[in-house]
Amino acid sequence: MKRPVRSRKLFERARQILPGGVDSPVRAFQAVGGVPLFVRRGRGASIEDVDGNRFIDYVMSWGPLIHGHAPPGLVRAVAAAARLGTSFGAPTVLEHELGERVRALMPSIERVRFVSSGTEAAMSAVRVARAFTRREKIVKFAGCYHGHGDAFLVKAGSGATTLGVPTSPGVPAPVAADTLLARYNDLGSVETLFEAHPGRIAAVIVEPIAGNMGVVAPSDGFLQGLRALATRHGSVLIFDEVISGFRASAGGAQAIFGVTPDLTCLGKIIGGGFPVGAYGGRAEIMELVAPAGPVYQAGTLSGNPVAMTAGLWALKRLTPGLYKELARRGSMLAAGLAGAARAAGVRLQVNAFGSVLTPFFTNVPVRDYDSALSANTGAYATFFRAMLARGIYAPPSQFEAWFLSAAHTDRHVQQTIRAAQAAMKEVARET
Ligand code: KE4
Repeated sequence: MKRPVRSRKLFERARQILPGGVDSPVRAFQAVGGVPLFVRRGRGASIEDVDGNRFIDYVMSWGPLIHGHAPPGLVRAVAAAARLGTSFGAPTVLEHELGERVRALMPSIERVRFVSSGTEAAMSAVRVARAFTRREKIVKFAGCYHGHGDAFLVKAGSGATTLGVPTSPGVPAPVAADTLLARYNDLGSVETLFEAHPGRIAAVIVEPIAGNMGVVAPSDGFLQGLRALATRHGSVLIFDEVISGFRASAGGAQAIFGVTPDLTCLGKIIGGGFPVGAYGGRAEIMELVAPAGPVYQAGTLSGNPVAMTAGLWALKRLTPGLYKELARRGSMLAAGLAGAARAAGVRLQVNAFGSVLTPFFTNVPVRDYDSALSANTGAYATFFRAMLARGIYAPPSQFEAWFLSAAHTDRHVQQTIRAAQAAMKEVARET
């Protein structure tokens, strides 16, 4: 790997105008050390940085790129759309075409509203759930992340945990007080909250397959239990499927586990790499959203025709064969990482679900936020740097998911495993 000379210069300049030199905290490499690499281009499963280094990419823009970087067909489709106009602020046929495709894949979504990010989707879903139930409190799970809306920055995962600020300054105390915290995979912790706040919980919001404390799958009966509790107490069950939607399966986690949420939040893959989020669900709830109803939510670039084109392109290619291959390679990589750690005598738990996975540097099975936090972040940082030096670009945080795409081949995975075998020896030496 060539020294990141140009990235270093660009980073110094970026820090003069962008807080921390980035537009999203996890990109700054603070948890893993070194200079964040400035990317020049991406193609298929790979990215190239401004110093000419090439990497197999497992960040994949944090999940949207299930078909890989810049698939030629997608680039052609968005170029053609842009030539017709990049934004109108007026209805286009593309929006309800994509909405109908979302409903076909996730029948619980009887009505959907497009926005420009997963954060907007989650914020809006909670607002309409509060309006529908006329209640104010929400339940979230420690370690889950639902974007940076005030209500969610309480024991939040992803970058908030990575930077050691899971509860952010600047969130007004009354707002934080309305966010009740439960433990992932612990139904009792949710029942306790319902008993303590009878008739006051508007919604339970959960990542049905958690990705933001690292990957943590729901234990048997967990999601079904949440469904029963929400129904019993008249609360809205919100599945935040920004990661798992169209990723875990074409119908998301709700299709896999057979649990029907009242509302679903979507993002990432739905935009094919362009800024798209969405929230939707039961018509009687969603019909409260303006202008059909009184709950206000709006957006200049919501339903943008270029982004809708990219989303349609991406969702039209979610075939059963795609998921089979993604799952096969995901488990190949998971097994390879585990094998590399075992051979080097490094304590590792690999949580994998289809094409997402997280290697946790701990010997404790990771089932929730506390067990995720037992991971040795220093060991992860050593591993990250050793992999980078060998041409593998992993998420620069222990508390994130690795993403595979249709562009990742067996050769890519085998190359990654070979790099991991060497990297784990460095971890063993250094920790
Ligand atoms: P965005 O606002 O970043 O589009 O979506 C927020 C969001 C909501 N819900 C879930 C389950 C999410 O994972 C996210 C965003 N995910 C992070 C990665 N873990 C985005 C990466 C970043 O923050 O830079």
